[in-house]
Amino acid sequence: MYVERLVCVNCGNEFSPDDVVYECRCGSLLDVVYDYEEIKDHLDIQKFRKTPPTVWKYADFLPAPKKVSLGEGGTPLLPCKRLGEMLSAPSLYIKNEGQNPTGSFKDRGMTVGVSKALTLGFGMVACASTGNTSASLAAYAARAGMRCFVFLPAGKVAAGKLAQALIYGAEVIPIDANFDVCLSIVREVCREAGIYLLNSVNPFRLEGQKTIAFEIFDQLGRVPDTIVVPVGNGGNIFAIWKGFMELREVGLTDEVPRMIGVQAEGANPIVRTLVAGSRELEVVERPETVATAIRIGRPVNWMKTLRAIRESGGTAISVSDDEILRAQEILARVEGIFVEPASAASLAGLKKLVFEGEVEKDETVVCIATGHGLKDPSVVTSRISLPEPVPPNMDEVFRRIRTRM
Ligand code: AN7
Repeated sequence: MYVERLVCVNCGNEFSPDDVVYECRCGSLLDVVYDYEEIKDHLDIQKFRKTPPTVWKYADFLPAPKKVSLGEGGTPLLPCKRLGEMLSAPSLYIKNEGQNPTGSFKDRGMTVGVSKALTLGFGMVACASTGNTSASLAAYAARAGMRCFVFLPAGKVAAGKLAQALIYGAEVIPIDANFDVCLSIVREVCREAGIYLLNSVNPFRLEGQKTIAFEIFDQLGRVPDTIVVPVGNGGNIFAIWKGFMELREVGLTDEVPRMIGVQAEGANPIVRTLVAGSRELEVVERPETVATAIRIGRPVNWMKTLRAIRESGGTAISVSDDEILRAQEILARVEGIFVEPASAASLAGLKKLVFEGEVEKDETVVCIATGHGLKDPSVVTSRISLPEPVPPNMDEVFRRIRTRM
C-alpha cells in the first residue's frame, strides 16, 4: 500500500489512514493522499499496458488490500459513431458502468470500501441511498459476511434497486424523508453504533471509483478531451477527475480532461452554486426529478465537485426530465445501450452542450453511463405502452407485422 494520509479538502488538516474518520474538525470531507514517487518507481509500464482493466488492476493506487470482490470494473468503453454523428459529436464514447456486478459504478467503490471495513475489523456497514449505493453495499456486505443497514427515502427508490437490497439480505430502513435527511440520520447512527459508514463521505470508497478514469485511459490509449458525468452527491465526478490527476502525477500522461457535471433541473444545487459564483452551497430544499438516483439537494461532496469542475476548466448544466427520458430512449434505440434515467442525464447534457457551442465537433467525449436501465423498468413501461395481443392466427400475425415493416 502506498497510501500515506488523509487530508481535509478545506483546511488541509491531516489524519492517519487507520483513523475511522469521515470529516475534519472544520466539517469538510477528507481526501486520500499517496506516495506518488513510490508508485511511480514500482509501476511496471509493460505489464500495466498488457493487463486487462479491472478495479484491482490498479491496486497500487488503492488504499486497502483486496478482501472482497464480485469481479467489478472492466466495463466496456463503447464508441458510438451513429449516435455521435446525430448529436454532432462524432468522437463519442459511452463508458457503460451498468455492466458492473450489481449494475452500477458504485461497485467499484464498494469493493474497496468493504475491503477497508474488513481491514479495520468492522462487522457492520451502513449507508443512506437513492438506490444504487444500497444495492451495491448490500451485495458486498453479503459477500463479506457482514450485517448491512440501508436507509432509503420511502417510496422514491426504483423497484430494481429495492429488490436488490432486499434479496442480498440488507436491513432496509425506509425513512419518510428525502435522501439528504436519510444521510444525516445514517451519519449519526454510525457515529453512535460502531457501524462503518459507506456513503461517499467515506474517503476510501471514492478511491475505488477513480478507476473509471484509469480504465478510460487504458481503453482509449489516451486522455479524452471531455468527460460528461451525472452528478448527485458529487462524489463520482471528483473521483474520476482525481484518477486522471494521478495518471499525470505518476507521469503516464500530461493531459487532464475537462469535467462536465449534469444535474436534473429539479435537483441542481451544483449548477446553481456555479451560476451564482457562490462560496457556499446553494441548497435545493425539495429536490424532485424522474431520475431518482440523483434526486439530491444537498450534495455532501460539493466542495470536491466544484474543485474538479473549476480546476479542469469544466462546467455543470441542468437538463429537464423530458430531455433525460428522450436521451434514455435514443441511446437504447440507436446504440442498444439501456441505461437508467440518471445515467441518460449525461447524454442529454452532451446534446445541450453541443447546441450551446460548449462542446466542439472534434472533441473526444466520454459520457459515463452510471447505471443499468433494468434498475428502473417502470419509467419505460409507463411511457411506452405494450401493444395489444394478437390471436394465434397467421393472417392476424402477418397483418400486424406488415403494418410495422
Ligand atoms: C445511476 O445510490 O447517491 O454524484 O445513493 O445512482 O457520485 O452521487 C446514487 C448516485 C449518478 C450520482 N448515476 O453520483 C445513491 C446515489 C447513478 C447514481 C449518480 C448516482 P454521485
